[in-house]
Amino acid sequence: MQLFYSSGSPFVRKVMVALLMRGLEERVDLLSTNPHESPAALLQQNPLSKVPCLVTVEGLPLFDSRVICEYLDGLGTASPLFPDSGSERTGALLLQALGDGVMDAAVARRMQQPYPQDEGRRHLGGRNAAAIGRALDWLDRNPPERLRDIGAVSVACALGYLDFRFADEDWREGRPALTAWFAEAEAHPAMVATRPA
Ligand SMILES: N[C@@H](CCC(=O)N[C@@H](CS)C(=O)NCC(=O)O)C(=O)O
Repeated sequence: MQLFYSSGSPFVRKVMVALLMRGLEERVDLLSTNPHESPAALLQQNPLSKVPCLVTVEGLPLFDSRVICEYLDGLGTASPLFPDSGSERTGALLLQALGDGVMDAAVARRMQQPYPQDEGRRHLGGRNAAAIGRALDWLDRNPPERLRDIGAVSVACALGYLDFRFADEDWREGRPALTAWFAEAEAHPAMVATRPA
């Protein structure tokens, strides 16, 4: 398999953590890619020009991180990251949506930072920052249990991205339960191996 990859992307990190947790990392060749330059090789596989994009051994392109991670669950024999059914599955998917939503808002903030902060950009930046704050408050009231399913993986990658790109904004302040959960989650070998530098 081939993975269109960018080292700073939290969505790519999510896929890398899934690969490691499921013991599949040896099966993937990483193709370093800048999606913002819309390279032809990526566009051939993903018209959205986004990473991560996985190309299976059969040549099937898969995106986005949700589709890729669920596909990976069908390979190998390690415990799946997506629970089969019922409230466990719904809970994991909900947490994934929240983690992915934090990443979307944080990546959007980061993308806008180099540009002049006119009224429109300040407004959008403020909305994204507020959404992130509310999501983290929700997570502090309902922290994941362990790094054991796709929801927890997504939340951990989202928090890791905030530490990486917004280190001067202390998201831990006033959120002790989420802080304690993340301290344990980021010590997981798959999180340590994928920590952005
Ligand atoms: N929903 C997507 C989001 C992927 C995404 O936003 N990737 C960013 C990098 S962090 C990207 O490729 N951006 C390129 C662009 O927007 O042109 C997923 O879960 O994979």
